[in-house]
Amino acid sequence: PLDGGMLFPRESSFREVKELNGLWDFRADGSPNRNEGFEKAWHKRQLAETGPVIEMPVPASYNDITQDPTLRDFIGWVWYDREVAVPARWISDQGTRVVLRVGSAHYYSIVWVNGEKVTEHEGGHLPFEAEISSLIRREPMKPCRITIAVNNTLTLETLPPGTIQYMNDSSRYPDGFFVQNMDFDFFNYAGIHRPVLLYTTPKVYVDDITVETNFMDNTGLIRYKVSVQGGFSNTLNITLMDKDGHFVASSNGSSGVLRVVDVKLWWPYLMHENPGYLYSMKVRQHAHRHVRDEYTLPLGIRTVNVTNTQFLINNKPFYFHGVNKHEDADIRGRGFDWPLIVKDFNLMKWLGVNSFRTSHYPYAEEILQMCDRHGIVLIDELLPHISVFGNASLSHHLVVMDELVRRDKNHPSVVMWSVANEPASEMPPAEFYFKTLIEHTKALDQTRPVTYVTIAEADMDKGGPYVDVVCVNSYFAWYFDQGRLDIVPLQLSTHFENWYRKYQRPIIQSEYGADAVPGLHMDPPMMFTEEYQNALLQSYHDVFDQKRNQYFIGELIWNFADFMTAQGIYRVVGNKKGIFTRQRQPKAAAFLLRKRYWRLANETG
Ligand code: GCB
Repeated sequence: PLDGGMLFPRESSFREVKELNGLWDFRADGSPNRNEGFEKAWHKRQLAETGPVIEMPVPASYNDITQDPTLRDFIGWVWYDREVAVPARWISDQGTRVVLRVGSAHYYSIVWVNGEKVTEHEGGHLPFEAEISSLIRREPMKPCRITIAVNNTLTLETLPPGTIQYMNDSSRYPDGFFVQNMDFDFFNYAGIHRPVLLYTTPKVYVDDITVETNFMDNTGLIRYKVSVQGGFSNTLNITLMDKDGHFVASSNGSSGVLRVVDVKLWWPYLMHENPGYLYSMKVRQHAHRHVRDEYTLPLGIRTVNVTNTQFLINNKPFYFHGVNKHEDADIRGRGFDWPLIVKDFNLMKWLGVNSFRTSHYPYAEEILQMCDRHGIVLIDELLPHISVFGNASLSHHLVVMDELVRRDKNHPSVVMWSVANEPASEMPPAEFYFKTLIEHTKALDQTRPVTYVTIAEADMDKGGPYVDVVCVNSYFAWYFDQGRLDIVPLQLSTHFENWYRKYQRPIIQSEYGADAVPGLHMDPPMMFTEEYQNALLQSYHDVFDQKRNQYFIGELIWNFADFMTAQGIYRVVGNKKGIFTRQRQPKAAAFLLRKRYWRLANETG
């Protein structure tokens, strides 16, 4: 169990937020053992005093910012450093808690404030934080210096795993030459990827909130739990407001139920004329008749259920017509970027997308909040490609799952957890591994179905019995039977039938697609042309339409946009299975899908 909550930092009359985005001093530790920074204690002095630094934007991956191929492909520790002026009132007011929060940094991070280590964190896509109040009060007149060292090395123990391979043949490789091998198909972007913040709370503060929602007839029910940290709280006061700020319900105490008369349910985009309806729950912590802390959580009231053949949202069958994404773009790599995020939402709405999967890692919370507001349904995914099923991996995987559920549990848009993508689930140890992981996830959250995404055949997959929804990826007429579009109907139907016969669970096609280099044309279609991508999608769609009224409940194209990968002979400057280019311009397939998704919205919505 993790200690403490991970509420998204929000301003209120009792809380302030200060963004530390912008330019930081930056240095990659290029010493042979990548250890100079620690040996010379770079965190004890300003980085700029220890040697040459460059300016690095935060948030952003560092890889594509310079013209230096060594930095693009760098493996090891990089160091970020900057000074912050802390408002005097934060320092003088002993009743203020100051917290440093990193939205995410890939992969392993250590954080120092004024030379003292305040926290470390493993895992590239989830937030971490440390209270730094006493540290900044120690030297109140000095600006506060924040140093973050980030290491992107992947090993057999990291999630996702990777290996470092040393090339010892001195006739072919220089001394100390090594490569990083990875099983997953996206560039191992690194650096500080999401906003870094300082935020304050009162000393006694609302630390965590959990809501579970339900409804009966016209009455919505919100079961809530609030935890307060930092001291004794005499009173907690909960007020629920509707979208227009009107009072709806209230309650007192750290747990209880709010009843909402004439409830407005949270509905997916295109399923209702008013999708993404959010209430706000204001939590106030009182002491001696004074409000001492206030935090407002947006929430949506909805239910999720799975039958043998259907996925139900608010008891109505939901059909996923959507995409798989990546946090990926030119220059910023995996770095958080509002213009890109808003553009992607506009493109998704244009396409008629009602859902997406956060392939293959947790996305920024701001993206989840947008999904909440717009009614875009999410499959919240944790990890790509694991093939090591030892105890070390499993116990770390359980912790990361704890972190994911802690962060994302209150989002109405999240309707299902995916604990992994394409693990080596045909290996015997996978059975115990996934049984444990899925049971653990269900114990953390009883309100959402759990799955993982598989590429294995039904009769080979060891984790199949434990998932609520079968999510299958397949690349017929692409990786196998290359160029033979005529085999898709037969192979795809057989694949579905095998899975359904074995487990009687609803099925989602969680990936399918073909690379298309934009502007390449050929008719009759050939691989890598826009025509081939279209023809392949069309042949999948024909099968989807046959199974749609049986047990087939969704289709997520691979991929929304082209994205960067490691270099290799299968990738022409990245993966080209996007229906948009990496610059978000449509290929022919975008128009095909747009037509289909709007039609599906009418037929299934
Ligand atoms: C997959 C993976 C995805 C790849 C995709 C591909 O099965 O889940 O990460 O990018 O195939 O294009 O090969």
